[in-house]
Amino acid sequence: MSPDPPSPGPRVAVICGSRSDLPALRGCFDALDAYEIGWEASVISAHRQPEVLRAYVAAATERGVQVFVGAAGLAAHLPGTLATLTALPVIGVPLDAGALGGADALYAVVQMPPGVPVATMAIGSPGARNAAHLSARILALADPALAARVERFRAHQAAGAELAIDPRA
Ligand code: RP5
Repeated sequence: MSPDPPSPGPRVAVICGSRSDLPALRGCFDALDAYEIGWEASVISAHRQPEVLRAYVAAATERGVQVFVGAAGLAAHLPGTLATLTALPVIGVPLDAGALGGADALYAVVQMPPGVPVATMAIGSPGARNAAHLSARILALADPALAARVERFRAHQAAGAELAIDPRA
């Protein structure tokens, strides 16, 4: 049996807690574009707009979203809340938004109780990029064309190795 064809709409939903989070997410959007993965982005605060978040997750799932990325700073409960609202994979990106440099958000995102998993990325922009790469790997499980693009990216990365350099040159 061949896998289901990919849905035509966005397959990744990226949600952040505030407009102030958007600059850190640019690399995530760029990487999703490079993989030719359809995505949509929203600003919804888990703390300030919990009912909006609940309705959004239900509607996005109905439209065919397959992976949620939640990014937030401070007491970053957005990714964890997403994981309570859906059985789809949730990737969390802790952001540096205050005095603790993102360690506050990292602890909030990574320390989920058993049974409510959030795949937690690094703090800030590097984590945001990896959220896109992990989304690609998840979706590639049922999408051979995307799997080929993931392998192409890996090969491209590997080609950047510099062997036997003269560090003084
Ligand atoms: C978090 O609080 C957001 O994700 C953001 O990182 C941080 C600050 O939000 P704003 O006060 O800038 O809206 O919920």
